Amino acid sequence: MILHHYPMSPFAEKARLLLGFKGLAWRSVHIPAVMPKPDVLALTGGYRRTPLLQMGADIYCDTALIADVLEHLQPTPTLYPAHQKGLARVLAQWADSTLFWASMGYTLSPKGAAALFANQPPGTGQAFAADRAAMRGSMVTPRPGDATAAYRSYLRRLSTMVEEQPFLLGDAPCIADFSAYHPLWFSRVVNPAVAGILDATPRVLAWMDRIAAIGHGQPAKLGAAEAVAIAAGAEPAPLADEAFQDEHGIALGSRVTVAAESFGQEPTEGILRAATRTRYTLERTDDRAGRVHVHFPRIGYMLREVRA
Ligand SMILES: N[C@@H](CCC(=O)N[C@@H](CS)C(=O)NCC(=O)O)C(=O)O
Repeated sequence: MILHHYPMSPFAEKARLLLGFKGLAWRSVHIPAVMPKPDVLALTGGYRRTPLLQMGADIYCDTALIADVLEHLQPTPTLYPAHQKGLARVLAQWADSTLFWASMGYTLSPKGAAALFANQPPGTGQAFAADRAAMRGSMVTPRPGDATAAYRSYLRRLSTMVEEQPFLLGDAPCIADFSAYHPLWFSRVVNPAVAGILDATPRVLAWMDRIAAIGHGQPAKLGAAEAVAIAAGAEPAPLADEAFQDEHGIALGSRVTVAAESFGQEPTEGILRAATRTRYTLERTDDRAGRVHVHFPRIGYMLREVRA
């Protein structure tokens, strides 16, 4: 199992903690935080967001799908507690989107960004800002003042959830905890100059300490070129015999693209090999990585047919 990520990425922190929670051994490939990302694109064919999970010639995009894959491989401890599966997933989706963008608007406000990039080589902050502005395109994200007000409210809401229980939905962490943790970790750990906002909610800080204690397990370092060579030397895993769910009038075997609905919409193009209730699988052949399967969740992604 290979995670492609970089240290300061919040969604990567979510994935690292998921791997730690599941007690799975993994290899760590550091990828660039901004474009260009030739080794990432050799594997995905277009998708550039962070992180990716690679298993041989299978590439899993998006932490929602990565969480499902890890749950399948290692069902205990579970990320989706019985009787609370729906609630856990809905709360996780809110945290990965609304809470995440409130935290970004606050943590990367002009003052926050200046602090974050203060010790970096000149131009790093500007290059990062330009890369992320291009990724946002026409997407509207909350402005710093609005984001900060919302973030304070969300922190109070999270605080009430851990008043009488150690984790958001009970005695054990679930997917919602991992999704809610990483945007706050970005403010507290990655950009400590702005961490003061968390002081108003000490219960949230104590909950964060409990999540951080889960750790990342024991990653072993791997080079990006070696990871691409591993894909080239492997065949995609046989697809599970899951029912084809056609919502688009696009047959299996069609040439398609899959792209994120917002933020980083670079499409991946390939042959549609599976469209289950929850995910798409595209087959593509890359000069360096060979024949790979790139997997995406349905939620948050757009499937389109490529017409000749
Ligand atoms: N829904 C995606 C979101 C991933 C995402 O937005 N990641 C950020 C980093 S935290 C990103 O891709 N930033 C640009 C980049 O790393 O190239 C997921 O759950 O994986």
